[in-house]
Amino acid sequence: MVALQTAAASGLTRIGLQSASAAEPAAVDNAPAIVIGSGYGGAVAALRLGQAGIRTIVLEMGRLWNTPGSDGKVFCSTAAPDQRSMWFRTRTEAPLATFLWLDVVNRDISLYPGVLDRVRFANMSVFVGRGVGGGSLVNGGMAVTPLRSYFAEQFPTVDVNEMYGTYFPRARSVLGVNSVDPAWFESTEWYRFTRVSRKHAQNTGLRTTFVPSVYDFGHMQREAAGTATKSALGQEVIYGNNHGKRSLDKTYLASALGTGNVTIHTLEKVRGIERAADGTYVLTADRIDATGKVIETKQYGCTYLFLGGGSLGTTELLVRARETGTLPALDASVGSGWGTNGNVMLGRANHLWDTVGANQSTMPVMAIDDWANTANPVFAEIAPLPTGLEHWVSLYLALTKNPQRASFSYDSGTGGVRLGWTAAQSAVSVSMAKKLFDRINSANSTIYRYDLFGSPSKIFADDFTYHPLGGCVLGRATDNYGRVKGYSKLYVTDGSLVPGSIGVNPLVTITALAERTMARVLAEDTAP
Ligand code: FAE
Repeated sequence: MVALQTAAASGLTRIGLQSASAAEPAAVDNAPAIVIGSGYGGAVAALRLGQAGIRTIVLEMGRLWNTPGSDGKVFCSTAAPDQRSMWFRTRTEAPLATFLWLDVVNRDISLYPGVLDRVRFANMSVFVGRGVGGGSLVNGGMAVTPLRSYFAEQFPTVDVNEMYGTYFPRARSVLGVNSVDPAWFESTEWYRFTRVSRKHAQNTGLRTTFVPSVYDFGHMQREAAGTATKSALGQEVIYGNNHGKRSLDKTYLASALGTGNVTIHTLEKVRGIERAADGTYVLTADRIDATGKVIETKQYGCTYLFLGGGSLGTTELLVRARETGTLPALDASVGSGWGTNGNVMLGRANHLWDTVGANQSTMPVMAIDDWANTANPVFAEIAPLPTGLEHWVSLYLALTKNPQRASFSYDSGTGGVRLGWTAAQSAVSVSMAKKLFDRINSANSTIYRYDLFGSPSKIFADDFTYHPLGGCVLGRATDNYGRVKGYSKLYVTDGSLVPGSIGVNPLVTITALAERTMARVLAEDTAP
């Protein structure tokens, strides 16, 4: 793998330094291949195209996160968020709204292309990462391979043996997936919160399982020993990690740039896709400055177009293209099959003797696995709440097998999309999470926390998701390999292929599916 320094030497530092000004006419910048977005799906496409010797431009609406701010750090922590935290907001919008009902979590900030976005629809808001690396910059790093039987249920047309024999291992290897040392886990103060939740699960007769991660546990142990700068142990996660996290800019994207065939343009948001008479694709992209002002509108042309804007980004682009007539032959299923991966967040209040510890690692390493319970399948991560103080809270992100799906529709007034997700659909996830955690509370004589999610005494945070999935589902909006129906040389490689649920955290699945798509496309579609 190419080290980041090497990648920087081969192009990373040039990112975003295009010289055109608003006064200049829009010129068409051509490349054989263009990738929209630099999250997991986009990064896999970029690396494999670059390795195949195909000159590729990646267009990313967020910034490159490699320049320290005045505090000497690239990213800010959850404890002291500043403008770097959120995508053009005047106040942070963290998932936990309050603590002891007090508005102490969020802070006023100034407008800036920060790293975490919360995209709000009528009944659901969606957290996504913005920047070179997409969601890998802000996520919890849990790198879980889905249960084979559930993967087969969700992707009945995909060769499961090939996925588990080739593409999942390939994805895990390039992502740098590793696991916490069990002996260290049992002894360190930083995972006391996890051990307490494990005990309560065991008291209920429930199974727990370790979950692997893309966070470097060697680095984390050095953080604990005081020989490395604290990141996971320094309250860094949803606004970025300054150390330890193997985000995509250090893995897939560094290697992509190392091929010498890939260039990444930052702060450029694609808003239109059309097809020229010769079959090539023409993109319109707005380049913004640090205040969000559009300083240039650019045009790009390419033969092969890969969509890696994530479930929201890719689906919005395709729904708009179909409804405004620039790609009218797109399938009617584009925009549908969207789900939240059944996400619900909740907290439990522990007894005074069950201290969870003032020191908590931000990287979860364990989950309560009750997916095999066919009456109520739930996989619940044991999540940290690192405040630096003892608070007796056990926090969880429950992934429930909620079968509800929603569709996006085009809003001609704004040019954006609406999401048809309803509160009743979220209630299905809540009911499943509640069934599991009522059992845990009953077995341990504990209660829920009522003070964490705002609006008087909300127990279950069912109004946001970290796992937007679907919108351009594999085998429906695309063929069995992500080729978009109705158009040749147009591909989806991101989370919009996953039909609304995968039962575990999705980054490994998205990466492995993208690897599968790229192997097939490069073998069959790009031959001269
Ligand atoms: P994604 O990573 O979202 O990348 C899309 C990229 O495209 C972004 O960089 C966008 O800025 C960019 N983009 C979008 N539209 C445009 C456009 N029009 N023009 C130019 N650029 C555009 O997509 N998953 C796990 O497996 N484990 C975890 O522990 C975990 N924790 C999470 C914690 C948080 C706070 C969040 C927000 C997510 C978490 N996830 C986790 C979810 C995971 O990060 C997510 O499923 C993947 O990042 C999705 O990958 P995609 O390639 O689909």
